[in-house]
Amino acid sequence: MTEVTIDLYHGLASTCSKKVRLCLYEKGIAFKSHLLDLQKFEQHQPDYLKLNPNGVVPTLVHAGKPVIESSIIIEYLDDEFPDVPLKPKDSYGRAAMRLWTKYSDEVAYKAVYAPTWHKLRHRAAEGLSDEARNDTLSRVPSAERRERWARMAEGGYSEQELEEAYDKMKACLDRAETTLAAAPWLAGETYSLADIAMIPFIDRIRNLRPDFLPEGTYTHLLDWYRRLSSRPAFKKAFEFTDDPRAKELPNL
Ligand SMILES: N[C@@H](CCC(=O)N[C@@H](CS)C(=O)NCC(=O)O)C(=O)O
Repeated sequence: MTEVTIDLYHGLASTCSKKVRLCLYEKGIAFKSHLLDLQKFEQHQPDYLKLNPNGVVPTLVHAGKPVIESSIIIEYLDDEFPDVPLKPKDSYGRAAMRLWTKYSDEVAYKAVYAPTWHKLRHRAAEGLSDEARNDTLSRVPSAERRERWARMAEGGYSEQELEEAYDKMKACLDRAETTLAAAPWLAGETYSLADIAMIPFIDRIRNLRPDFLPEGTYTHLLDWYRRLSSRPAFKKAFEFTDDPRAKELPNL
């Protein structure tokens, strides 16, 4: 492990945080962990908003400078710590990789967030008075997220909204299966940031809806999942225990 110059602000169950933890462990980069309790709104505290004005995790701080957005963070790490390279060597491979990191942000994230938040909704604003809840919500920096949190505190998503999310999950599984039928890894012949960006979402779909991935279906995708989840870095990143707070927080 390298000397610690990195701080990671992250969530235990957060898919975007798992992306970054997996990249750090694959590269053997030591970091100081700061786990935030998202359902207790710690990501909206004024000091954290100075690092990440969007009020979300993860945030990486390297040599005193914050880097935000999980897909940008993993590319930053690969640029700064190139000893274990995780980008394809050729331009076409890197283009394929970036299509997947973009897809993870724009499509896969949106497919899983409603059922994920719905599952954890009982913890949102738990134990807060109405006044404290309204005060907390007023600190959420974007109107879209404020409305999401208000809905969690009021009972979560409808059946129809969850069904729409499940359709999006199936579309993610189909797309990954098609790609993996043609090559061993998402961006081609080598394990890359494309796989790191997508595995938290495939893992989350598997966790929320195991019935979508029964044995005998999605054979290429499930083979990829098995290869990836047997890597030591996967276990460290997904069953994260390198922070005393990990014991107190829910993981999915
Ligand atoms: N595009 C951002 C999304 C970050 C994001 O939405 N993080 C979630 C956890 S996966 C979060 O912080 N949620 C808490 C909130 O919205 O208050 C990234 O990839 O870093």
